[in-house]
Amino acid sequence: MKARAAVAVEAGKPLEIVEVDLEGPKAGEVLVEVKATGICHTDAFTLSGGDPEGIFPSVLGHEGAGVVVEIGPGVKGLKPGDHVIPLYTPECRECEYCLNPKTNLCQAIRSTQGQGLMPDGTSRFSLNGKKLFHYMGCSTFSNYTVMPEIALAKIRSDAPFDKVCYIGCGVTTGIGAVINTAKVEPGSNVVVFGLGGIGLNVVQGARMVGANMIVGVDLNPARKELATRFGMTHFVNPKEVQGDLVAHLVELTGGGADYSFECIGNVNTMRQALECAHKGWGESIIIGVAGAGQEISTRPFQLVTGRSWRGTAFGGARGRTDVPKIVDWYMDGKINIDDLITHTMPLEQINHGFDLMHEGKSIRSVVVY
Ligand code: NAD
Ligand code: AHE
Ligand code: ZN
Repeated sequence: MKARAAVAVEAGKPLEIVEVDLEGPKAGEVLVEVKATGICHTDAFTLSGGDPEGIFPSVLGHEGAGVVVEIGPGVKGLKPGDHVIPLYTPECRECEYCLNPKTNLCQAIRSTQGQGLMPDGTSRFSLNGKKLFHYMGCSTFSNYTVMPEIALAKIRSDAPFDKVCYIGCGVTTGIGAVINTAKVEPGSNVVVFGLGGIGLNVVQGARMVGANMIVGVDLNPARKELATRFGMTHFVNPKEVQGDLVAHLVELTGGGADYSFECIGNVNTMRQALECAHKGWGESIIIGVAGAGQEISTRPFQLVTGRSWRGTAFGGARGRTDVPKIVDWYMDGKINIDDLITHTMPLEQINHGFDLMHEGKSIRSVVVY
């Protein structure tokens, strides 16, 4: 069949909107009509060429929502008409990782997913007879995509696609990092580096669990007003701090953060986030994705004296189990998604969505098909 997709032809080039060919679902696979997709910073990172796993030409996008159109042989848990959210972290419920309560990183299809391929080692997308690669197992920058059943969360049918698509990455990553990964306790002091599409959800999650102080750190002063509405109690613009930022944050929090979150993808701010954590017990969670070849560093003494450095993917969430619940939270008014979706656009304007992100003018842009 034909699909309309934004193709990443090569690193550093704008996406090209073209008609592509899409093969139907094979065993264990599902054809999904994508109704909406968010644009996450990770898409921009891959398009920039900074991701060592980035493959071109490919169909990017991993923050979608849509409807099942057709199922392949052996698919048991989904049927045409079901509403779904694609999962870049699947949940097979059988692998060693799924059976270990300490992780959400299902490995059932990780190796082929990282190669831009379906689990059988082939691609469903092509353009003029030449293979196009999948991306993060999702490829939501196409109005139709094929996904393994284990990488689709079935959601309620009354949830609006143009809002809940954001649960496919940003919302779950931010809120999940607080609840699942850090397990922030009520009364904690929290510092959030980066108040974009992820960081604002960390702020929202920290408020939900009853954090005391929620300090937001961002170079963009325009982030202050929105973050305050989401629960931030103190805003710090590093450009306005006299002297050392870490010392300032330690003083502001009365000794350091109980939990800090890095939501930028910058190895310097990752170090600052670790070092502003409280001596003896502070935990710093890396969410941001750093560029190819970059490494983090700190004095080992920072860890010897009781700080912990951790990381999280997809907020520690098990998608098929947790995503439908987060959709319920949204539908019940427990979390705010609407105010974070600052722009919606047709697929033809997707490159404008990337521009808005780079210019710091959007939180989330959503493409509606
Ligand atoms: P975004 O562009 O919406 O937000 C980034 C924010 O950081 C912006 O507000 C920007 O002004 C701020 N910023 C940039 N440099 C800064 C600096 N030096 N000091 C302070 N603030 C600075 O991006 P996003 O969509 O929120 O994604 C954030 C990061 O999280 C990216 O690296 C993305 O790839 C990553 N991510 C990781 C996961 C995961 O599962 N681990 C999931 C989604 C996104
Ligand atoms: N491929 C990159 C790393 C990219 C990365 O860390 N991806 C996150 C999701 S970001 C969503 O916006 C993730 O889930 N990682 C776990 C995994 O298994 O991919 C690199 O550096 O190679
Ligand atoms: Zn993402």
